[in-house]
Amino acid sequence: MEAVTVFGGGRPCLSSSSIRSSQPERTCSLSCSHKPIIRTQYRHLAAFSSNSHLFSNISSRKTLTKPHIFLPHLVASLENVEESYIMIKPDGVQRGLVGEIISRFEKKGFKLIGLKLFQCPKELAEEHYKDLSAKPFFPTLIDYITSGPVVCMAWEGVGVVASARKLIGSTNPLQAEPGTIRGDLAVQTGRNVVHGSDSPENGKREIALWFNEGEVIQWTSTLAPWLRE
Ligand code: DAT
Ligand code: MG
Repeated sequence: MEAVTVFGGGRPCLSSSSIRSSQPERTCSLSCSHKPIIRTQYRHLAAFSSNSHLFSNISSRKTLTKPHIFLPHLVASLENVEESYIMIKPDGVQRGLVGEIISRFEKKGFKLIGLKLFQCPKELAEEHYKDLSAKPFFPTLIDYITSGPVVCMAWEGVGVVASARKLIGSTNPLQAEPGTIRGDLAVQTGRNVVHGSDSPENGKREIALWFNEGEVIQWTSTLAPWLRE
C-alpha cells in the first residue's frame, strides 16, 4: 500500500527503494504500526500534504497523531494493481528504439519497477515461448529473440497488462493501428520490436522468469496522486 506514503508523507519504510523478493508480495500494508511522528521530516516525499481530503483526519490538528484511515474506494483500486513483462526485442535494440518504447509506457503513466539489458539464452527463450513450441515458426522465433540483446522491463499499474497490449498493437505490425508501437515502428510479425504479457497471471510468471531476486524494485512515484484520484 505504497500510496499511503504518497498521500500521507509517511515514513521511508513505506516509500522508495525497498527491494522485493522475486514473488510480487507487497512489503507494506495499512497495518504498519509505526507512529507518524517523523512525518514532517519526509514531507518532501509527499505530493499532497498530510491533511489531504483522501484521509479521514482533515478537520483536526489533534488527530494528526492518530493512524490515518484510507478511504475504501482507493484501497479497492489498489487491489487491481497488475504487473506486465514488457521486452524490447533484438530488432528494437538494434534499431535504436529503446528510448522511444520506454517513453511510451512512461508517458502513459505506468511505473517502471524493473529494467535491464540482457542477452537471452536459448533455454529461457524456449521457456518464455513454450506455448508456441508446436508452431512452425518456433525455431525462427527463438533464433530471433536470442540474436542480440533485449531490454527486459517490468511495469506496474492498474490495468497495465491490457493497456500495454493496446499500446503495443497487433502481433502483425501491418495490422497494428497507427499510434501503437508496432503500428508506428514495425512492418513484419517476425520483427515486431516488442513483447507484452497477455494476462496478469502471465505478467507475474514472465517477470519471475526474466528477473532475478532483487532486480525488481518497489518504489513510490511522486507522480501517483497526479495520475490516479
Ligand atoms: P504477441 O507477441 O502479439 O503476444 P503471440 O504471443 O501470438 O503474439 O506470438 C509471439 C511472437 O511469435 C510474436 O510476437 C511474433 C511471433 N509470431 C507469432 N505469430 C507468428 C507467425 N504467424 N509467423 C511468424 N512469427 C509469429
Ligand atoms: Mg504473446
